[in-house]
Formats: sequence, C-alpha cells, structure tokens
Amino acid sequence: MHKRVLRSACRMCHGVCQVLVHLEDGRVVKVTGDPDSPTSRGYICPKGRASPELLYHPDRVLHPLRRAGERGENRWERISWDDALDEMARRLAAIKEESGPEYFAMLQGTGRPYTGYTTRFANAFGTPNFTGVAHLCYLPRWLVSLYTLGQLPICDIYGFGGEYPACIVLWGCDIARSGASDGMCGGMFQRALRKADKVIVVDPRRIGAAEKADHWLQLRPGSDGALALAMINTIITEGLVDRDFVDNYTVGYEPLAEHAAPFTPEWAAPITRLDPEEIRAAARTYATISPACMQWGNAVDMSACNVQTARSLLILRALTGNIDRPGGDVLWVPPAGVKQRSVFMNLEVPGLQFRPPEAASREVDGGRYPVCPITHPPTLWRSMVEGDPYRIRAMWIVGSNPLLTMTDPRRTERALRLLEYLVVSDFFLTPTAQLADLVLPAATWLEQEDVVNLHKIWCVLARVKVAQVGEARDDREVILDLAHRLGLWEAFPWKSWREHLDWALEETGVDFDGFCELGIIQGEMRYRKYREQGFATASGKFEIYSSVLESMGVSPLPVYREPPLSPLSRPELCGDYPLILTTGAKIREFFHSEGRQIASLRDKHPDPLVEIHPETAASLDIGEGDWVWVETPRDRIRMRARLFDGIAPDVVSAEHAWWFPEEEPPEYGWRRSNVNLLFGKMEFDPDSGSESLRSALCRVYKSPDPQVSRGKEREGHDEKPNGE
Ligand SMILES: Nc1nc2c(c(=O)[nH]1)N[C@H]1C(S)=C(S)[C@@H](COP(=O)(O)OP(=O)(O)OC[C@H]3O[C@@H](n4cnc5c(=O)[nH]c(N)nc54)[C@H](O)[C@@H]3O)O[C@H]1N2
Ligand SMILES: Nc1nc2c(c(=O)[nH]1)N[C@H]1C(S)=C(S)[C@@H](COP(=O)(O)OP(=O)(O)OC[C@H]3O[C@@H](n4cnc5c(=O)[nH]c(N)nc54)[C@H](O)[C@@H]3O)O[C@H]1N2
Ligand code: SF4
Ligand SMILES: [Mo]
Repeated sequence: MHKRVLRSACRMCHGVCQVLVHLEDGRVVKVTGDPDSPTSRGYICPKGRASPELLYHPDRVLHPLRRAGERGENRWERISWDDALDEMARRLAAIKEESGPEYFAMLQGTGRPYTGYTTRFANAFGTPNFTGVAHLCYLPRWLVSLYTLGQLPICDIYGFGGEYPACIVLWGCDIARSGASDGMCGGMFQRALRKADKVIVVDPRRIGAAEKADHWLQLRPGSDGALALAMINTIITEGLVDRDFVDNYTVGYEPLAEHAAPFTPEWAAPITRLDPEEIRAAARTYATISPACMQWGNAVDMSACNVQTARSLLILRALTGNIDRPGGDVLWVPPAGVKQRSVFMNLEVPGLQFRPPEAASREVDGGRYPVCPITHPPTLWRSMVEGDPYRIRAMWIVGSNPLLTMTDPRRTERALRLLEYLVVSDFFLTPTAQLADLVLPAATWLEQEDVVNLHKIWCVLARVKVAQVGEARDDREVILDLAHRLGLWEAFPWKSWREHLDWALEETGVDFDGFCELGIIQGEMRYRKYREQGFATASGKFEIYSSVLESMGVSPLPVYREPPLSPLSRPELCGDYPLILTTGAKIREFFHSEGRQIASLRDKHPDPLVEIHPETAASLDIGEGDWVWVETPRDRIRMRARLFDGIAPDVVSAEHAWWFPEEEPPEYGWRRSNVNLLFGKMEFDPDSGSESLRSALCRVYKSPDPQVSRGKEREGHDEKPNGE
C-alpha cells in the first residue's frame, strides 16, 4: 500500500486550520491537525475530521445536471460541462441583450473560496444585483470598521509583539465552540483565553467561556447596543479613557462625551436587564486591564441596530487605547508581495463596496441601505415575486442554500420558481438546488488548489489538490470558462485558475508549486502603525465622530435602537408570545445547512434543538428531548427541547438551517424545522438592512413526534393564516 501525507489547509468552514491529509493508494483516508502550523498548532474540529466523508459522499452531484421534468420534480439529465457552459453563456447573453444585465442576479453564500470571483463576474457582466447573506454577517462590521479606522481590527492572540491579551471580551461570539469564526482559530483562541487574566462574556447564553469568566453579562437578546453605550458612558465618566490615544489619534471625542452622557448604566439596566453595578464593573475591568482585545461575533450583526452597535464596540476599543497595540485589537499586516484576492485586504478587488452610484440606481433595492454591501436580499426576493421595479429573469446561486439560511423562505421559493433560468453550483442536491434548471457540481477543498487568504490576512496558506471525484470542478475554473465564453477577458485575463495563482504569487519569488513546499507565507507584523501613517480614513484619524457616515445619512455618533419584535417594542404581543427568541448560535458539527448527510457528524447531533430553561419547560410540561412547536406571529416549526439553565427563563435559542437529506426530494423536509420560516416582514436596520434574528417574540408548546406522524404533519403544516 502506498501511503502519503500532504500538508494542506482545511475549508470545512471559512478555513483557518492547516491540516495533514493522509492518503492510501491515492485515496484520502484521514485528515488530522498539523502540529507544526503557526495558525492552528494541531487543532482540528469535527467538521475538519469529516472532510473525507464529504469528499466521497455517495449523494454528491458529480456531473452537470439539466432539469428534465417540471421545476422541482427531481428529474435530471446528465450533460457535459461544455454543453452546460455553452447553454449558460447563451441564456445569459440573450437576457443581457434583450433586457439588460441587471435582469441577471448572482447570489453567493457566506465567504468561500470563490469569494472575489463571484463579485468580479457580476461586475464584469454588468449586473448590480449581487446578493447573499452579507447584510447580516460580518460585512457591516467590516464596512463600519473601514469608515471608522480603515481596517477591521482583530484580536492579537498570536503574540507576535511579545504580549498576549490580558483581558478578553467575547461579545456575542462563541468561537471556542464553533471551531472558528472571522478567520480566527477556535483552538488558538482557547489558548488565549487560558492565558488571559480577565475574561468578559457578553451573551444571553452561558457559553463555555462564561463558566470561568470574571464577568458574564447575560443581557437580554438584542440589547447589545444599549450595553455598549453604557460602557462608553462609564469609561468616560470615570475618567478611564486613554488620553494619549484619544487626544492624538482620534476625532470626535468631545461630541461623543456629550452625546453619551445620558446613556448611564441606570439607563441601560431596564433595557439590558443587567444590574448597573455589573455594567460598571465590567467596563472598569475592560478599561483598566491591558492589553485587552474584543472578539465580536454574529450577534452584533443580526440586529436592527447592527451598524450603530458595531460603531460603539469600535469606539470602546479606541477609548481604552487597545487599537493596534501588542495583545490588543490589531490591524494585520498581510504578507509582502502576495496579491490579495480577498476584498477584506485588497480594495482593488472589484465588487461589494465598489458599487458605483449609477449601478446602485439600477439595483432592485435602489441602494436604499447605505451600509448594505450587497443588493438587499429581502428586497430582492420581494421584487422577484412582485416584478417591481422589474422582474429578474435569471439567477446563479453559488454555494448557498437560501431556502434554509435566509428569512421568509416561502417567498424565496416563490421567487425562485418564477425565474426563467436558475443555475445552482453546489456539492449536493439541496432543497434550493432542486429548484434549478441547471446544477453544476462544485469541487470540495480537497479537490482545489489555493492561496488561502479570505480572512487570515497575516498569512496565506497553501491548499493542494489531492483528489478528484467525478467531474466536480473548482467554482473559479467554472467562472473563468463562462466569463471567457461571454468575452469577459478584461476582468478575467487568466487562462486557468492555476495561472491566476502563479500571478498572485509572482512578486514573492515563488510559484504555486514552490508555495506548496513552504505551506505558508507570513506578513511581518508591526504595531501602532498609526503613529507613522495615521489611519486610512478621511481624516487620517480614528473617527469616533464619522463624517463619512453622516454624509450617507447615518448617525455619526452611535445610538441604540430597540429590536422591532421585543417585549419593550411590542408589549401587546407578549400575552400570546411570551418568550424571546434568539436563533443561529452556531452548531459545532455543522456549517450552517451543511453536513446533515455526513454520518459521523449527524450521529453526534441528530436533531434540530431549541434551548429552553428547565423551569419554563416544566411549566409547559416539556421534558428533555420532547418535540415542541416554536411559533412566532409568522409561522411555526418543530424542534426538540434541550433543557438548559444557562439561559433566562423567558429566552429560547433555536438552531438554524435544518433540513433532512435522508428524506424525500425535492423538499427533504425543509419546512419542518427551518427557523427562518419564523421571520419575515420585519423592520430592517435602516443603515444596513440587517434583520433581527437574535431577538423576536415566540411561544413554545408540545408537539407530537414528527417521526411518528410524518404523513399527517406534512398536510397539517401549512402556512399559518396570518403568515402572509
Ligand atoms: N435565522 C438565522 N439564519 C441565519 C443565521 C443565523 O444565525 N440565524 N446565520 C447566517 C449566517 S452568519 C450565514 S453566513 C448564512 C450562511 O448561508 P449559506 O452560505 O447559504 O449557508 P450554507 O448552508 O453554508 O450553504 C451553503 C451551500 O453551499 C454549498 N457549498 C459549500 N461550499 C461550497 C463551495 O465551495 N462551492 C459551492 N459551489 N458550493 C458550496 C453547501 O453544500 C451548501 O448547500 O446563514 C445565515 N442564516
Ligand atoms: N461549527 C460552525 N462554525 C462556524 C459556522 C457554523 O455554521 N458552524 N458559521 C461560521 C459563520 S458564517 C459565522 S458568521 C461565525 C459566527 O460565529 P459567532 O460569531 O460565534 O456567532 P454565533 O455562534 O452565531 O453566535 C455567537 C453567540 O451569540 C449569542 N447570542 C445570541 N443572541 C445574542 C444577543 O442578542 N446578544 C449577544 N451579545 N449574544 C447573543 C449566542 O448565544 C452565541 O453564543 O461562525 C463561523 N463558524
Ligand atoms: S475550525 Fe474550520 S478550518 Fe479548522 S478544522 Fe474545523 S472546519 Fe477546518
Ligand atoms: Mo456568517
């Protein structure tokens, strides 16, 4: 038997870990952590370990498939890649010619290897209708960071500057459990948590890190913005501000001090349900123990106050002088010479924030949300159903499962069914892919080569191709081929993906093969760069007061907005819907809607769960593991109860993105436990268009076991009459 071990970079999530791929006679048998990796030091999570199961999964789509029956009938005809891409080029060119490029929309999921190429394609084709999940994940935080200090600050947990964070704030982020987020490795983060003197956790759920934390602020879901303002207020009124940093490197401190005066801990207490002294104590710890860093997460994003809350959290870092200091919140220095494909580092990458104003006016949302980096998805789906201001004719979904991951999925389904032409690139026939006219099989990370750089911008990692199953292709090769068929050579001058990789590395002195020998190229970290070069903002300073946001009609100083469906904003609903619902705390074993067909992962986490306090459960006659309905004014779904005393008695937390690949196509049970059915017709964040998925109102009650009553449940589980 011929055994080989190759070093590569995992991509079962956003990808941060270097791993060892074990091959026997050319077959991948195992993936393990790489103990020599500077980014992950041997860490690997269950998803990473399950990579070979994904690669060789019998349900994978291995050839392009063209719809053979009615839409959604699950009848397919195998066609060649040439036929598939010729057809696609012909259909898209015709739509562009007849109606204009904006009648074609592109949708991508969360950041993935193809990120950058998808936006480039949409721009080159000329459509402003590029959409995805970016309005409620990461991008608003990243955009306000650009406006405020020129770059997204990251926790300095690697100790390049000889110091580790002495105080760590985990704000709505459970990275140690998920395995990784925002380009940070959960394993490395756990080491940093162990080294830190003080840990502050801001989370309505008692996550692992909260158990040993010095301060666990169990706030009411959705009230983060109020807590952040009260911490700003405390730090200012108690004179804990880092004067050197604030006086020399920021603008707008005086207006902030005046603006924040009313936002006392006493003001925040009834909003957040925290004791004012608890807020003061945490603010003091944060402001006096240095260096301190703040790992913020998704909870900041999915709110109708996300831009403003993110601004407050950036300002807290500046007031305490933690920006770009060793062990603080730093601005990474990328490796010299590597042409960064990631829009997060290279603003030359076309797409996203470079929507020219004339493009915005052709977008279906008319550019209504100034800090929304994409065409606002709920507005897009609405326009696709209503044909207003015009009806999109074709869509290409690359690596997303919007029926599970986006709100109001019944409308999404209608919108997709109304399309003339839908192409989906995926590994599997998902509920979304089942609605396509053409399904393109995507290569998994084990079948790709890459200079990995999405978030991890202090280094780039080598990913080597170790396998090829069926005719699956790297999405970027597909985009290149299609772009060339459409004559878009200017935007895509590379003949192949490999040629792109050699080009990206050309100034480093190694080609892709040489890079794979190295495995990693690191940047040379420097700190307090603002002292010589200032910040990359309009004023050259850290903008506590943001005139850029002001010019966009966004509040230049942070404010608090109550979630649209909460006990404070809609008290009249609390009788019928007495519980506060938060959704989507990430599941260790799965990446969003993925992995439900991977046996080793599903065995560990077989069912969709909703966490509920034992006392509340008892009062509703609900026991551990019972099936329950979770119901909002919008709709209801079924999940299994997990009793958890680390959550307030009137708060429940439901998992997201559940479907059941083992059930019948084309639906695979996507309507049973899909938490996004519970959301729709909400007020959006006026700045970014984000949605309040971390705070809504619901009720929970017992349901029959869907395994027993499946047939009946299908019929009985129609849209609620008040649903639309
Ligand atoms: N209610 C609620 N909803 C949420 C969230 C929440 O917390 N609460 N979280 C949100 C967040 S943070 C995000 S980022 C989104 C995620 O939203 P999505 O990105 O839509 O989620 P995924 O389930 O990961 O869907 C990805 C699909 O792409 C396929 N895929 C994976 N990798 C590749 C690839 O390289 N190429 C191709 N072509 N296909 C690939 C997978 O098989 C899967 O079917 O969901 C959001 N939805
Ligand atoms: N295993 C796994 N890892 C992943 C992913 C995955 O699906 N699975 N997804 C990836 C993606 S795309 C993302 S964006 C990241 C997200 O990763 P994180 O940023 O860690 O986000 P979540 O896990 O969604 O939520 C983090 C915490 O927010 C808490 N929370 C809920 N409501 C509130 C609230 O109102 N306020 C506060 N302060 N906290 C609240 C939850 O209890 C949870 O502990 O993870 C990435 N990593
Ligand atoms: S955390 Fe992400 S990159 Fe690391 S092993 Fe898990 S899936 Fe792979
Ligand atoms: Mo995300």
